[in-house]
Parts: sequence; C-alpha cells; structure tokens
Amino acid sequence: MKTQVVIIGGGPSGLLLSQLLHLAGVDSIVLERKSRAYVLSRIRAGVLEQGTCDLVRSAKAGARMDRDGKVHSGFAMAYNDQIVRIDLEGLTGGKTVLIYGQTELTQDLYEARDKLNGMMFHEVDDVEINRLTGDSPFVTFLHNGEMHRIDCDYVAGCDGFHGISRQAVPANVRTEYEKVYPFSWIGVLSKTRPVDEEIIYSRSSRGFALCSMRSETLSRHYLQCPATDTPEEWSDDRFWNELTRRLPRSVSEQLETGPSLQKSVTPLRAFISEPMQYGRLFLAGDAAHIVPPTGAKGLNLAASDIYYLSNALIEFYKSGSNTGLETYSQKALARVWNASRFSGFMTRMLHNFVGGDSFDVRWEDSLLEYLSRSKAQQTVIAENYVGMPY
Ligand code: RFL
Ligand code: PHB
Repeated sequence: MKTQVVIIGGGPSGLLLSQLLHLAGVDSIVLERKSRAYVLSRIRAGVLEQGTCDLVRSAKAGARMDRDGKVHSGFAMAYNDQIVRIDLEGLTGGKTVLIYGQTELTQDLYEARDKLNGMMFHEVDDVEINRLTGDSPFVTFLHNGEMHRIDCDYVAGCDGFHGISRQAVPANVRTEYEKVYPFSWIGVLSKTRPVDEEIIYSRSSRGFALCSMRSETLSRHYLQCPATDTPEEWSDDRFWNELTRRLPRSVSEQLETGPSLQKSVTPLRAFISEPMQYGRLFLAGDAAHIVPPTGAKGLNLAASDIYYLSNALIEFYKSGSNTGLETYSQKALARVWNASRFSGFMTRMLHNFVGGDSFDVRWEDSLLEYLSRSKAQQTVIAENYVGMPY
C-alpha cells in the first residue's frame, strides 16, 4: 500500500489529523491497535477549550458537539467550606469552555471519517516504523494474521503514552522530563444529577475531590486516592461517603448518589518528550506528553498539536514549503510546557501530598486564601483554563 501520511493511533489526535488532512486533499491511513468499541469505551476528558471546538468544527465533526455540549462560563474552587467562583467569561473577555465527553467527540470523529470513506485498520499489531531518516519511510503491521507494508512520505505518531512511536526516536536524540505524583484519581461515572451546574474542584484535609458532569443526568466525580488503590477497593458506598466528606457542606447537601456505571483509577503523571519530531516522524498528543488532569488540558493539547501539524503538512503538500514542519516541535512544545506548568500548579494547590509536611499544607492554604481575594490570581487561572491562543 501507499499513502502520503501514515497515522499510528486512532484516538482523538489521530482521527482529527486524518480528517483535517482528508478535507485538504492529503491522503492518510490510520492504524489502531484496539477495536472501535474498545476505544469508545474509554471514559476520559470532558472539558474542551474554544480552540479545540473550533478545530473540531473545521474538521466538519462539530454538529453534535454544538447541539449537545454545554457552555460553561465559570467553575468553582472550594476549600475549608469556602467557595471561590472563577468567572471564566468575565475574566477573559468572553471566553468559555464546553463540556462534552471525549468518548462522544471520538465517536463524532469516527463518523466523520466513515462519511468520507477514510481508510483505517483496527486491531493491528506489531506496528514498526522504518527508514525515518530517509526520503521514503514505510510502516509495517500485522492485521488479521497477515503482515502489511505502507510506503509513505510522513508518519504521525498519535498512539498515546503507551504507544510505540516515541520509541522510534533514538534514545540519544530524545530528552524525557517526568514527574510521577504519589497519588492517583479514582473516577466514577453515575446516572445522577450533577451536584451543581458548574464543575467544582475541592481541596480538603482528606484530599482532593472533583465534581464534573457529562449531561443533566450523568455525573463524573473524581477523588484523590493512594497510587496503589484499585477500583475494586472502592465500593460505591465508600466512594460517595468519602466524596461527601471532601466537599463543603453547602455542596454535599445537594449531592445525589446512585450506582456507578464505570469506575477507573488514573495515576497522576507529568511527562514531556523532546523533540516532537525525528526525521519524517511527528509525535502528537499523549504520545509526546502527559499532564495531570487537574487542569483539564490533555485532550486540548492533543488538539493544538494537531492544529500545528495538520497546517504544516497541508502547507507542505500545497506549496512545497517545509517551514511549518521544521518549526512544529518548537511551537507545539511551547504550548505544552505552558499547560504543564498550569496543570502542575492546579495539582499542587488542590491535592494533599503524601508525606507533605505542614509547611506545604499552610503554603497551599495561603494560595487558596490569596486566590479568594485576588482578581489578578483568578485571572491567571481563568486565562489558562480557557486555553492560551494557538
Ligand atoms: P489516546 O486517546 O491515548 O489515543 C491513542 C490511541 O493509540 C492507540 N495505540 C496504538 N495504535 C496502533 N499501534 C500501537 N502500537 C498503539 N498503541 C496505542 C490506542 O489504542 C489509542 O486509541 O491519545 P490522544 O489521541 O493523543 O488523546 C489524548 C487524550 O486521550 C488525553 O490527553 C485526555 O484524555 C486527557 N484527559 C483530559 N484532557 C482534557 O483536555 N480535559 C480533561 O478534562 C481531561 N480529563 C484526561 C481526563 C485523561 C484521563 N485519564 C484517564 C488519563 C481525565 C482522565 C481521568
Ligand atoms: C472530567 O469531566 O472528566 C474532568 C473535568 C475537569 C478536569 C478533569 C476531568 O480537570
């Protein structure tokens, strides 16, 4: 087989890239390790920046998102029974975020690819990238027991944190920056009414809690838990009891509980691999970087990478110019580091650090106290939460 761009990974990054390229007349083939049903069963992000929404619209996959997504003009940060509202719209000159599940977005992207007869292989194995530093790379993979080869101009590594693409960048070229937090999040999806119209991030002496939602009848909650915990250790009763204790009373009084539909544990990690390009390989999304979810930035960074990468590839195929491709890594990384800093800051401010001494606890309390009184500090959070411009 032959194509212009082989895209490894059929998550949001890979699907968005193939769709944007297709609309500009650039051919691609997507290789995905799992089945479509499996990809769509992963419950993840829920907060989309306006830049992400605009990109999804330009990929002609935004109709359902615009119909069903909920615009949020603010969110709350709670601590010690105090609640500070971050007025995103007022503090950023009118910017908001959209609540729309990653699963829904991924489904919309699959449907958009189907409509254009986009070429995609699911349940592939043994993907290998070859001859990256020459003019003619090729990718081999196993599908239905048969080996295949695709010759191409470029390879996009969109295969997430555990993918193989990043490993194709030689170790002596790659610098990895990593911070593993000493705790995880246990997340629960339930068919219950959200406790509030807006998202609530809560810091308590028992640890962090987050009340989010997917719709008026679907709630998504998270609790900080020890890194060694498994979902089996968290019965529904235990989860709801602990959540109640970590929220200000005025909020917990409104909490509707019910059976969980899904439960998962996510370790908190910050990771950035530089550079995001090697020869004819370009990394995008979680394949190159992970941020702790406290800033709601992972999917939005995947989208901004794809914005830079799709434009660079389209520019190359239209005009022969390499400029966008040569500056991709630098542009994408500048935005990634900024979001990593913000996500780290939110994580530090809102969690209990195991082994953290009382100096740290007082320092974090003081930060929240300052936040409640300082419009400048609220503006810093708001401008980062809605997303820095591309
Ligand atoms: P994905 O979604 O991991 O997709 C990668 C795809 O590649 C496939 N793959 C392979 N395919 C072929 N060959 C191989 N060798 C392969 N290895 C892997 C995988 O099967 C998969 O389908 O990466 P992508 O596309 O870069 O998207 C990134 C986002 O998924 C991620 O950043 C977000 O989910 C992060 N995130 C959040 N981001 C936000 O912007 N806002 C949020 O509110 C938010 N909340 C979250 C989150 C992530 C969470 N978890 C579970 C990590 C909340 C949580 C709990
Ligand atoms: C979510 O709704 O899943 C969610 C919301 C905000 C975050 C992380 C996850 O910071």
